[in-house]
Amino acid sequence: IKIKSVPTKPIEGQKTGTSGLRKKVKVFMQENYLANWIQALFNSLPPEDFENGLLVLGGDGRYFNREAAQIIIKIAAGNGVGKILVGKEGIMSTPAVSAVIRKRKANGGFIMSASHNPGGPEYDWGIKFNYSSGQPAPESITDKIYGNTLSISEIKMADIPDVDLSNLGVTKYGNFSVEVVDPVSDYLELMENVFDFSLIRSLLSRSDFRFIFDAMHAVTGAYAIPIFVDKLGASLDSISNGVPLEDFGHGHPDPNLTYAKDLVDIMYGENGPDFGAASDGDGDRNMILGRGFFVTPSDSVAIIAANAQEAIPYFKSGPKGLARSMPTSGALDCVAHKLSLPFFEVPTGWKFFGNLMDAGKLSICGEESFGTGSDHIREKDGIWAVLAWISIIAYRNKDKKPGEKLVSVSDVVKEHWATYGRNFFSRYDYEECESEGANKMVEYLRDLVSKSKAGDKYGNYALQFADDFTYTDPVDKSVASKQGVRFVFTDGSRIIFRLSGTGSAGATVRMYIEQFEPDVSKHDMDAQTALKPLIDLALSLSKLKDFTGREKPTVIT
Ligand code: VG1
Ligand code: CO
Repeated sequence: IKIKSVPTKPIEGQKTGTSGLRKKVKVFMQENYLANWIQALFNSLPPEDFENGLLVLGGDGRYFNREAAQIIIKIAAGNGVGKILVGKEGIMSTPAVSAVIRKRKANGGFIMSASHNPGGPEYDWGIKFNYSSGQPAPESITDKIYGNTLSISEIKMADIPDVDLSNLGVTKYGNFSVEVVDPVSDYLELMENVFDFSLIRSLLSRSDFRFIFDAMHAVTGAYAIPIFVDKLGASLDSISNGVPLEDFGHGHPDPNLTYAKDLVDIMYGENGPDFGAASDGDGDRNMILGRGFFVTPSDSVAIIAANAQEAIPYFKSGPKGLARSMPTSGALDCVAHKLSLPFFEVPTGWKFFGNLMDAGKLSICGEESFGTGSDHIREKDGIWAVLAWISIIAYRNKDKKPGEKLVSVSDVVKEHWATYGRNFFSRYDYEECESEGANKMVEYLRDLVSKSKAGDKYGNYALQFADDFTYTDPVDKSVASKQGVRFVFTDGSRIIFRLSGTGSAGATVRMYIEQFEPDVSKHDMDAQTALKPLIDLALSLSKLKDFTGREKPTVIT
């Protein structure tokens, strides 16, 4: 094939955040913006990691993905990649890309998604790169890519026509080829190996159990019917918003109590279903609900870990180890302790779990931000989390006769609290604040940390320690610093602040609040009520209102 050399100039601001590069679509549509980043990536990888190699390309179906796919394919070919496997119409969820990279032994893959951020001409676009074990590229790579975006002068593009992504099959262009694949089949095969599908089917096909899954018009729309309906016996009307749309039907494809309001209303309404779940733009997040009951993601991962061995065949010898991101509540720590499992606390973002999994130290992990997953792949996995929960409920009810009262989602959670205690948890997000004020607040907090010492009194709380979280990877010894300011008190309560690394405008402040409650008689309290004193303390110690000018958070989870 003929390769064109396209002259270009560096473009500012192409540094990746918590999970890939995210900007407004309009920014990505500027001439050479995406092309520069993709070329900088090839300039950063060792040639043996892609020359004549295999890469995977997926995406969540959002606006601009079609154009972007063509740009990525042509630059990959221009840099000597041998073959690209791409999901039909450019669709493949983040977890499915990770699964396909692993199964097909690819060198890596791209995901065209800004995840839970809204899509459409006025909204966001994004790109993530995953490496050969299917995990998000580590900071050592993303830092190199950023460095190369600052000095780029040439893009190598194959002179080939646009590839038709609407039909399955292989198209050859000299030494380069593109294979359009079904985005579901490899992923479905993996799920069938991880879970006991007949156990799940026994629950989903019961007439006394009602299930609902909200795909939020995002990528899991492509997976929900083949998996839940065709394979597992759920009824067709149990899938809502099941068609992926370029603008997610004007929605914000973030499965939480604010943005998945339709589902929440159904679950809290009169005679609601027994089980509800939703997933985000690219299919890696999940929200789990019972009838009139919300499972916090921090509890969710702990409960999955505690029940995995009996309910999920993949874990039949027990999980190897557990891990959570730093702001995620300590509910998982309690399970690790009780089961005597190795336990790890890593910075926010899935890329920090991969090394531990590759080293065989970690099986189940999660983040408070609606991310849950395991070492079956190297990404968090929304549909996996839903199947894990249904497996747990199905296992508990497998001997129940029709008409007998079933063990519910809230029964499982309350039983867990009774055994382990309850970690009350809440996160306040202040989205799109002025960057200046937000940065000043973080500086102020760091200063406060440097002056603080054990025993300092904050109202009724005594400080155990305060720091700005630093993580040293136990496998490759790489260090990630400044990962969030935390105040940890002697009773285990925690107040944490960090700035989001996934927004596309301004700064988003995240405030995380946690308090442990061993007393069962207090477990039914509303989290906002239970946490009120600590929330007030967090707001006053950070001077958040003064620095950001915000009276109220945009989102509470
Ligand atoms: C957020 C979450 C983090 C998650 C990341 C990517 O990052 O807090 O836990 O891993 O999004 O999720 P931040 O930096 O905005 O807090 V996804 O589903 O957007 O790829
Ligand atoms: Co996502």
